Amino acid sequence: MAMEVKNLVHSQCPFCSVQCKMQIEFTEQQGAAEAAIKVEGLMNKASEGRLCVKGMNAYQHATSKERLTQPLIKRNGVFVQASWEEALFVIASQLTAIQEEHGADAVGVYGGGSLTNETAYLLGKFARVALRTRYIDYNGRFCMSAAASAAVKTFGVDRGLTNRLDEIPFTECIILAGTNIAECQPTLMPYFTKAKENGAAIIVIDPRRTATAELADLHLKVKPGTDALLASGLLKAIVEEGGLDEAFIRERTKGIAAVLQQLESVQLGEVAQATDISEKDIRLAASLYSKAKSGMIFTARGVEQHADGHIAVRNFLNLALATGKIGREGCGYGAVTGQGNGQGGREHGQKADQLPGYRLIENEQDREHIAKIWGIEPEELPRKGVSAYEMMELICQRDIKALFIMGSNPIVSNPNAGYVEEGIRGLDFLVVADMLMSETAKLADVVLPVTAYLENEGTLTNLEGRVLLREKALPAPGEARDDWQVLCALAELLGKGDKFAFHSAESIFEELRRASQGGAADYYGITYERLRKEEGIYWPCPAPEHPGTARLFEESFAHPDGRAVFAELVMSAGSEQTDEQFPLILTNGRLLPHYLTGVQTRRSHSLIAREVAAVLEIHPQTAKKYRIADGALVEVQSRRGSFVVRSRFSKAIREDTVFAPMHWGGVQNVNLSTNPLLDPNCKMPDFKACAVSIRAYTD
Ligand SMILES: Nc1nc2c(c(=O)[nH]1)N[C@H]1C(S)=C(S)[C@@H](COP(=O)(O)OP(=O)(O)OC[C@H]3O[C@@H](n4cnc5c(=O)[nH]c(N)nc54)[C@H](O)[C@@H]3O)O[C@H]1N2
Ligand SMILES: Nc1nc2c(c(=O)[nH]1)N[C@H]1C(S)=C(S)[C@@H](COP(=O)(O)OP(=O)(O)OC[C@H]3O[C@@H](n4cnc5c(=O)[nH]c(N)nc54)[C@H](O)[C@@H]3O)O[C@H]1N2
Ligand code: SF4
Ligand SMILES: [Mo]
Repeated sequence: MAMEVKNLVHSQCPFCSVQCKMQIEFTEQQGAAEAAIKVEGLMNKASEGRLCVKGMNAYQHATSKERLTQPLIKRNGVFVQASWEEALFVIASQLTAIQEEHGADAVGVYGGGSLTNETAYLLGKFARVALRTRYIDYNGRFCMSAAASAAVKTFGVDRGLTNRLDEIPFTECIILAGTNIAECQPTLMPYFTKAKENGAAIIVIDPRRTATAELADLHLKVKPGTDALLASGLLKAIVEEGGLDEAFIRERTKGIAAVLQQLESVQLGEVAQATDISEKDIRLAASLYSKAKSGMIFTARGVEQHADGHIAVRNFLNLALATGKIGREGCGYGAVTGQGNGQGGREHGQKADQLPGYRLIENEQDREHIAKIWGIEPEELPRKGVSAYEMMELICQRDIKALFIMGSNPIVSNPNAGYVEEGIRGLDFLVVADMLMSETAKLADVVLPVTAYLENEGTLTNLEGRVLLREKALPAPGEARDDWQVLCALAELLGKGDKFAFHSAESIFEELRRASQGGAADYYGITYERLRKEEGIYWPCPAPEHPGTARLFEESFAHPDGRAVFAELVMSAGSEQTDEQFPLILTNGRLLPHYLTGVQTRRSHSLIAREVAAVLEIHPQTAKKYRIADGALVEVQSRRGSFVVRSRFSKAIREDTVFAPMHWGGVQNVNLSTNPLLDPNCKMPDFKACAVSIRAYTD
């Protein structure tokens, strides 16, 4: 019998925020070219042992032959392999030269929500301490910034889910606004199907009848970009039917008086017209939610990725406050976080205005606390920088001359991508640390190969706010290094080695614990040892003997006076208006088998086989009007640029709207068209609604 060697490893899916646990069995058969691989879900509190198709196939990109295994330096336009020593030396000397000539702020740092807590923390420290630049931001700006800023204003703190997932099946009413759980967090669907079986009323707000909307008792097929107004209309209807929880409002909130006054000028007829949801349905949704004894509201990018995303979320939070549906069993809010570490990645200092533990870089006490831990003077800490897209603008204006990217593919994922690519091409120096050759990495001067999820250790905080430890399962391929090792080695060359003397991810976590101590996202009580024993711990966890906080706001909200704050109704200008030249609304989002810009999932043969290229979902009536056949190439043009994809007829989408996925670059990139108009509150771009024209593509 042929010799068989089995290697069984435990890991965690690298993709979405559920962070499903898995086991992977590699069986090497003597004489076989490749190991046979078997993947199974592992029992844990969030996914309960389930995996979706992405998780099942996540080993494919990680074990692909396309992995970067050696540093690359571009010489005369061509990448040549280099040693780490040489690559790091080139980076350190180029960055130093640029900073000496143009100042510390001439270098920018751009991170991502896939990075572990340890790397995200260290990247923030690297920018502020080793490079001394104010310019650092990350891809989560395009993801969680609207929900995060809204929760901070309303509740005083931002943690994706205020409640445990296992409360969902027992709540009586669920509002899913702009969230397509069935395709984006598939392993969570059973929580919602169970709720339905238990009799919950489910309301889905989405311009498309998605697989998630199939679950709905009431599907509000909203006109894109009008959610803020719709939520105000729902509040008006709740007030009119006497659905306010007066006692809760009195004891636990402030600011309702101004809202009630403003509501007087909100006419449901007008709301119905603007949102394209009938007054009857608005009243029905309002009544289902307000009359239910318990209820939960979830929002995701459909509501948030707009120039009024912050206000839209706050208006939904108003509903929870007005009806007292928060802070008790089955009552709460969830901003359905996106990336694997989309939660932890937004807590520990990758954001332009932020220091670890949700501390603020413009707050003097916060500066003092962190400076002490980092062994520097508070004055040495730079001040706040600008948001991700604004960094791109500074790059285009050549104020930022060099960029260090870790964990993002910005020329595909930024709005107005044509402009962004032009800027990035014009940089004096670009470094990309990635495990695969992304579209952005191709433009780099130096590419650094890093380890993938199977090969490194670290913590990630899932959408529940539960900190999880992902252990190392496989050795690094070739010369790939862990992200944190790259940062430490570079800091050393930049003369700051003493501040980056870490020998393991755990040693970084030990510093992170102290840095976050007393902050809103307090990890002080969490250790690797505890995580190994307890499977996962919800923050805030301020002390080693503290059990962690599964449900937030039971007694009080996180503002100093303990009260939640109603948002005043701001009548926003809305998204870009359609006109004769650009008569349709373009929205965009995800398909089940692909992940973000597709760098990873397009390299998985099983996943790419499910969706080989981008598409334009279009209603057959609309297609007929523009003489577009099913499956034909279509050029979608906006005021900024155009992309070309095949049409896919779907009666599930509104007739005035077309939808494209975001998983492809090049000519298929939807972001060549999207609008970089930023929400003034959080700098989220107006991704989800812009005006376009379409035509059959002929040449
Ligand atoms: N398969 C898959 N799963 C993923 C990801 C992935 O790339 N692929 N990415 C992960 C990440 S980082 C994120 S952020 C999440 C995103 O998760 P979601 O936000 O759920 O995903 P999207 O598809 O971007 O948008 C959700 C829905 O919003 C709808 N929508 C569009 N415009 C509007 C609008 O104006 N109003 C309303 N109410 N709805 C609108 C879309 O039709 C879509 O069905 O998913 C995570 N999970
Ligand atoms: N039109 C439109 N645009 C959007 C969105 C939308 O809905 N519509 N959504 C936005 C959202 S929500 C998001 S989150 C962004 C995401 O956009 P991006 O930041 O571009 O996300 P990814 O495609 O995940 O790119 C991550 C890159 O990092 C690499 N990577 C993965 N893990 C690691 C790691 O541990 N270390 C390092 N060094 N590299 C790693 C991957 O190989 C990949 O090349 O896109 C935004 N852009
Ligand atoms: S993509 Fe999300 S739901 Fe699917 S297996 Fe991975 S973590 Fe779980
Ligand atoms: Mo995201």
